[in-house]
Amino acid sequence: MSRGALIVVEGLDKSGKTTQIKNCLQILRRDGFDVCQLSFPDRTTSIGQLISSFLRGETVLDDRVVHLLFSANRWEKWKEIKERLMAGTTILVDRYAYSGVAYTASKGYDWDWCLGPDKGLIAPDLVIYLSASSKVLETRSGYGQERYENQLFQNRVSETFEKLVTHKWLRISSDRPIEEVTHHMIPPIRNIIDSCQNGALPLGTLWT
Ligand code: NYM
Repeated sequence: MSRGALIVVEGLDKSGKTTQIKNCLQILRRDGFDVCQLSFPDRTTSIGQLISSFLRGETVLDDRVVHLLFSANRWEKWKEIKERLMAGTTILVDRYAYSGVAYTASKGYDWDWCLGPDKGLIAPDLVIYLSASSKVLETRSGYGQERYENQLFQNRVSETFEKLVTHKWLRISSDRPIEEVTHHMIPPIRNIIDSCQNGALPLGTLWT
């Protein structure tokens, strides 16, 4: 069945995910593709506002509660994601369940417990991992304004992400000019959209 593709962009804080998604959307739309963007956390919902307040350091919450809130924030978008994909729209997602696992497991919580809440979410057709050294990232504008944005923790998150990366992920270094990164992202995105349009890829679920 023809459908849109679910494409996730992951990476450390300030690795350029948001900028890259914006650039890719612009190029893909110019070329006639039906594409849209989602971001997690989605700070517009009431769960997302609670998460946002926690990230800004205004609310104190148990780490496990925060983990479950991040997951709930994805589940509240599950139906919308499915409907849009089935309607033929490709979705570029700024962070997904991989960030959930990477950030909470980096605090020392049990791996399987971290995976649990997102089990059954729609699996992405492609994950693009923007890699960058935490040294470079901390020089980027806005770094340090929210929880987790410090080199020590980011190094741990980076190690945890490495445990999640599979051969299916596309790793692109973001330690280079913005346009060059976009240039590397577009061809694989077009390919996966083609495969989904041709009905070659059935929808999968996490974590299978
Ligand atoms: N984050 C994001 C998590 O800890 N768990 C999650 O499930 C997700 C989606 O939120 N430091 C963290 C990673 C970031 C922070 O993300 C906010 P962003 O992309 O800066 O808005």
